[in-house]
Amino acid sequence: MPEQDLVVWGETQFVSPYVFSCFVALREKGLPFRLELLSLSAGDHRKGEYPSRSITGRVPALQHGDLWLAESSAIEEYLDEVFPPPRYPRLYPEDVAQRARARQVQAWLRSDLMPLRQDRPTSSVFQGRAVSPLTSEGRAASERLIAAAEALLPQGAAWLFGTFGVADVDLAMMLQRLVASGDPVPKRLGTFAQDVWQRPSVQEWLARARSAGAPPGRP
Ligand SMILES: N[C@@H](CCC(=O)N[C@@H](CS)C(=O)NCC(=O)O)C(=O)O
Repeated sequence: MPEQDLVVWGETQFVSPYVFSCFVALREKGLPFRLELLSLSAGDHRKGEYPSRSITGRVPALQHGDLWLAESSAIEEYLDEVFPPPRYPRLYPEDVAQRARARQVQAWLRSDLMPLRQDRPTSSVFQGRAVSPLTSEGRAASERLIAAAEALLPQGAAWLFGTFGVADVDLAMMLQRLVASGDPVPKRLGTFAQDVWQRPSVQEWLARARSAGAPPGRP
């Protein structure tokens, strides 16, 4: 199916870490796509055909011809299979064990560390919103994040699995919740998070997020 048919459904505030992940994945793949924005505060995602098409009623969703697909990591796995190397850069490692590990990282980051997400919402990362000191729960979650990142990122490596991929984007996003607010992180993890942040795909998202200027939220 042609790449020109790709549509991504996102949200108007540009604070969703899941839309962010898909946006960066598509840009890194070099795939053209149209971004359709729903206002979650106005309940756009509960109106019209969106709930039945997306099935989850959440963003992001990908439209590719007749296919509608929600869940950010499912979207990314689909894109990597439909638009494979060598024509398109990989989002996931080639090696099966490393690919499984990348999926583990994504699944974990999407299902854990809630106190850190509450203390450091994505608006503090994408739009520089001020935050309070970490709560004790947030600090405990940040220690677990740092321990996991230390274990996952090989010493001296730029990326988690040899070449850049979506697991790097998602881990950097979580680490930026600390880095962007000046909370302490080990130097090499801070460097990793900042290196991901310098990528043109991420910079483009940040520019859009800043101009969207969302009020504080906690996705
Ligand atoms: N596991 C989903 C999470 C998607 C999600 O929670 N999206 C939020 C925005 S960050 C949403 O659509 N919230 C609206 C709602 O649940 O009503 C993914 O990875 O795509």
